[in-house]
Amino acid sequence: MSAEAIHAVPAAIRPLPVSAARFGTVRHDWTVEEVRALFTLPFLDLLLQAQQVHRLHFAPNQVQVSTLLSIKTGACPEDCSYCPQSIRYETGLAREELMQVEDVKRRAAAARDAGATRFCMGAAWRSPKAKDLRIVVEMVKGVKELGLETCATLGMLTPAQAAELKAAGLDYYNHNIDTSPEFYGEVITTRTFEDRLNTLSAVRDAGINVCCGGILGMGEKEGDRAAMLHVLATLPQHPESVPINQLVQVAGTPLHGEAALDPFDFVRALAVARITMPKSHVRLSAGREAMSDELQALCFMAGANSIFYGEKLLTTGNPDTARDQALFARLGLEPEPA
Ligand code: SAM
Ligand code: DTB
Ligand code: SF4
Repeated sequence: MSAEAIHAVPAAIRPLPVSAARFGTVRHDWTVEEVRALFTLPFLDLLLQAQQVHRLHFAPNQVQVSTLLSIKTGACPEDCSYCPQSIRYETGLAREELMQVEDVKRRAAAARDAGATRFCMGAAWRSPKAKDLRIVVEMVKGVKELGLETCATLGMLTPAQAAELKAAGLDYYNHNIDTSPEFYGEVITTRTFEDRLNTLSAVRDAGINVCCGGILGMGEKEGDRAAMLHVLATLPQHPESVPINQLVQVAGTPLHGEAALDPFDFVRALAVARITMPKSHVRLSAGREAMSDELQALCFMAGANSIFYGEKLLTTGNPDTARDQALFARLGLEPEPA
């Protein structure tokens, strides 16, 4: 960071044990106390710090735009208690087979024409079977040929599977840690936190960009949110993309009826993600449909610079494209070029 940039940070907004020389730099030695301390800052101090860190590394008014498609919906054997796709919960979701490659390509072309630069394919699997992965490989190749960045989220991967996806041209793999190591067992029992970290290492080692974040509003405490971000910010390499989801409550899932998160706490978490992982794209992910434009503007101010774009996430709603285009216009935001 330039000396000029350091001086741009007034002492009043540096109440942390972080020296000015390290402000906004990429660090992997965050202590959990430092991350917790960020959460306790006055809201406006936190937001201003986050915005200043953001401006050191990113064009301030650009937002990366991804579109999601569920390529295989429902009947998932896992027990993630937030998820409408688990076979264990009665959520009224029809079970679907893996989509055809041509249909996926058509949907990707439509997403590109609507303005997305990245196309993320999600499957409700614990992990992909060999015969299914061969089909996903064809999807990745097809989507890439359309000029889009590719992303997939297919559950746990072995190093060999990650290498296969890399060879197909996969740019990003999404696999979330979801919450803190301590709270994790309250949410999911069929795979461990360690399993998640192993998949993340396999993806990283294969040379695929990592997309990894979590969900807020599941009944976790502020300390859990700090612990989750601490895990991400102390990985050997920060995830290139950090999706922060607000729980979308779906009737029939165990987390339906959970007390809603204070929206300012959601914004705080985005700001802490921005400060602790200064060069990562922080994605304002699930939950936007229920947010006002004003709340989303605060999220961007906190350093969020990526969204899911298009009417649907995987199985639940997302703002329609007209609303997002109007929001971008109102705020003077523009899509980030791929
Ligand atoms: N089945 C794969 C897996 O879990 O690894 C990939 C798809 S899964 C739906 C991807 C992520 O979506 C989850 O890890 C979780 O973070 C997020 N997610 C799922 N249901 C959600 C909900 N109701 N609200 C917010 N985020 C959710
Ligand atoms: C992520 O972190 N959020 C996306 C994506 N990665 C795969 C999924 C959100 C799912 C929300 C619930 C649904 O639509 O089924
Ligand atoms: Fe299955 Fe993924 Fe949903 Fe968990 S989050 S139930 S693994 S689809």
